[in-house]
Amino acid sequence: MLMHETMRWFGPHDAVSLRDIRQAGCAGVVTALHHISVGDVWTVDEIQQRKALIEEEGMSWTVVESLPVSDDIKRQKGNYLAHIENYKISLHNLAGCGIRVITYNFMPVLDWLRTDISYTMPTGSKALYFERLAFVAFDLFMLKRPDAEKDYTATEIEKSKQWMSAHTEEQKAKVFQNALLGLPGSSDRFTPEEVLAALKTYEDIDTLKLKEHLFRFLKEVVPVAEKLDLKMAIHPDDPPYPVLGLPRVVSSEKDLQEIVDAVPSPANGLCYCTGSLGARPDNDLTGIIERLGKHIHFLHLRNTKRDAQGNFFEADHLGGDADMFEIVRELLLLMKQRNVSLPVRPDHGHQMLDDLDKTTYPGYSCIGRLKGLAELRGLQYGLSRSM
Ligand code: DNO
Repeated sequence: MLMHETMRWFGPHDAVSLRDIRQAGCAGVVTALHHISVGDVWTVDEIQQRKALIEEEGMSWTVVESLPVSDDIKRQKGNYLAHIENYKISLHNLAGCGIRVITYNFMPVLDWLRTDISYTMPTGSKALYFERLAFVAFDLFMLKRPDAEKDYTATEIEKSKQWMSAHTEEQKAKVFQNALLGLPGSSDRFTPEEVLAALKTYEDIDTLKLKEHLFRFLKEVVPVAEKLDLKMAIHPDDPPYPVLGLPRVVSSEKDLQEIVDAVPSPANGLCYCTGSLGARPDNDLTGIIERLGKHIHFLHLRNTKRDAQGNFFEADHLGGDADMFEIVRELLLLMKQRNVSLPVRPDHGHQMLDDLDKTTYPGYSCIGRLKGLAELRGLQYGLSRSM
């Protein structure tokens, strides 16, 4: 049994078209209704329109990524009760349209974070990069988050000062812009004032509290999802540790275990993202498949290369620190055991060849992802033939 190959599509405005995705050999598409405000209901009509576009190109809408969880729900403030009810209605509508896998995350305020979205690789292609000191400098001296220095060591603070004096205004402006990029699927950037105001709303929320809020959310929505025969798949934090003073609760194997234990149900599952989990050396990527495999409903395969200073860049799909050979082998065994074909997408590709002249969402170039997918496909094919 092979994986069900998909690519992410950001909708009709995406410079990567459905036809491109079809030509990459995908049978399925991963998308979301990014134009609907977070917290509002996804209506059957809207879902059907998107589904029809995908089906016209000969593919299916396999996974929703993401049905976003509002910050009100994450903070349990404001309109959170209405948002939870809306979430349930959206689940109901999605199930009615035949969509089965729903991805979401529980990262406060920001989704993924990078300091450089066009880091030049030795080949000339461009990758996403997280440079620790640039990030510390951003936090302390550009965003000027109150009390930020408490989160860093004296050495880090000193080195980030040196980083500031060693870089030009233009380089600093680039880091500043990249760190404040909006959520995937939107081209809006946050302003520093907006970020500081949003961070302030989490002032009284620590790790324990955020976890409680996640479990409360799961207790509400998982039974609904289970009845509808849906599979919820929580996406891990990226990077997998607290940032900008915000707690993060989906970062380690222990977190994942607690999440599945909080509301035991086949509907309460995981999105196994090797790139996010792999940015932390203490996450045992193959061990997670062995121990939590039955809860995995969706696969994001990509690779990162870390160094001892806490920097990492997005490596080739078969390069980097994650042993993709072992991971794909474990996943093939898992699918055989469970008798399912799990949806997979190559995550974050490099910008290369014609990608370099196109504006696409950071990490979501066409050719770079196609390369990643083709490499994963070859690995899968070879492994499955030899197993
Ligand atoms: C980044 C993605 C994440 C992911 C969300 C899921 O490229 O993997 O943005 O879609 O966190 O909710």
